[in-house]
Amino acid sequence: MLNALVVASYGRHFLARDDRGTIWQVYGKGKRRDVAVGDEIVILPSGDMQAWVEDIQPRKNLVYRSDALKSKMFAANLDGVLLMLAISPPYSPELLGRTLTACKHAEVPLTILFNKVDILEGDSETLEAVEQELLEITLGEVPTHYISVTERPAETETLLRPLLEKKRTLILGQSGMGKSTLINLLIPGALAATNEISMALNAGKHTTTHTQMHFGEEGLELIDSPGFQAFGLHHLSESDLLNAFTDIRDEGNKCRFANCQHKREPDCAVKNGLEDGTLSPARYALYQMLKAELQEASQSY
Ligand SMILES: Nc1nc2c(ncn2[C@@H]2O[C@H](COP(=O)(O)OP(=O)(O)OP(=O)(O)O)[C@@H](O)[C@H]2O)c(=O)[nH]1
Ligand SMILES: [Mg+2]
Ligand SMILES: [Zn+2]
Repeated sequence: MLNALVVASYGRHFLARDDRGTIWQVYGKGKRRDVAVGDEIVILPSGDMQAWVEDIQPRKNLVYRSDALKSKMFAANLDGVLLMLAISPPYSPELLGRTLTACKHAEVPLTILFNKVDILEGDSETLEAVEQELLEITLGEVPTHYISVTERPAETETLLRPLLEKKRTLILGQSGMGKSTLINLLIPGALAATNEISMALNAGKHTTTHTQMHFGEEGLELIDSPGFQAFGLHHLSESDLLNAFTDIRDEGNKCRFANCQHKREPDCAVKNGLEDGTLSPARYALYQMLKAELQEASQSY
């Protein structure tokens, strides 16, 4: 038996690195198949660099998404999540809201990187609209940086290195936002290392269709993930959801009815808060959408 760290997930199998740096191709049975990148596991070698998952150690945290049919674990035991956005391809405010909610629920600090600002050079109107929208969704509680990985790499590196050193960070975002480009900037050779691993296992050419941890200098650990198009939150209960929206929760405590749905009830503090501008309409819309989803899901069981 060996202790190992899960460094890549291909869905059905995983790569795990033992204490001596040896990479094993790992498989799990039953519950032991629910392994995430960042998990500390115990493995039982079965020969030819292959091993079975014997045990998964308790997690500090886990970021995952889930819809009615299945859940997808992004990564575990994280120090932070970086969400990458851009104007092209266009970011989805809804996916931002969902990521924000998932990170809050998992108690993992989120940072937003709005990438490709070079595209918006000379278009301050659009940039201001983006800044405004991000502020409205995050309430200004999420550190947000405006960067250009390809056009201002040195600046990007100077900004991010101190924020990311000695930390394990999951990089999330829709496809094409620049996640892998950022990883290659901060960890030169990350791709080469990936190719090496793939070739050693005869798994063919590397693409960002799997989740993979990359190791850089100064304890930098960056987890690349495939771009997502959906972010289901079926694993949250209604009270989990409310705890991720403390602005609405706190205002809602002042409603006349304890079970106020904040829709058409009289003396609804949430509705009043929306009218006088203390609450954000974007967050209210997101909250109601997520709540309706959870109610629908619980009815179909
Ligand atoms: N203009 C501009 N293009 C960029 C910038 N950063 C990345 N790109 C380009 O955006 C494209 C997508 O970058 P990737 O790093 O592959 O995106 P990704 O988020 O890893 O995408 P998936 O792996 O599909 O999830 C590439 O052509 C990059 O060169 C930037 O700062 N400005
Ligand atoms: Mg990628
Ligand atoms: Zn109300």
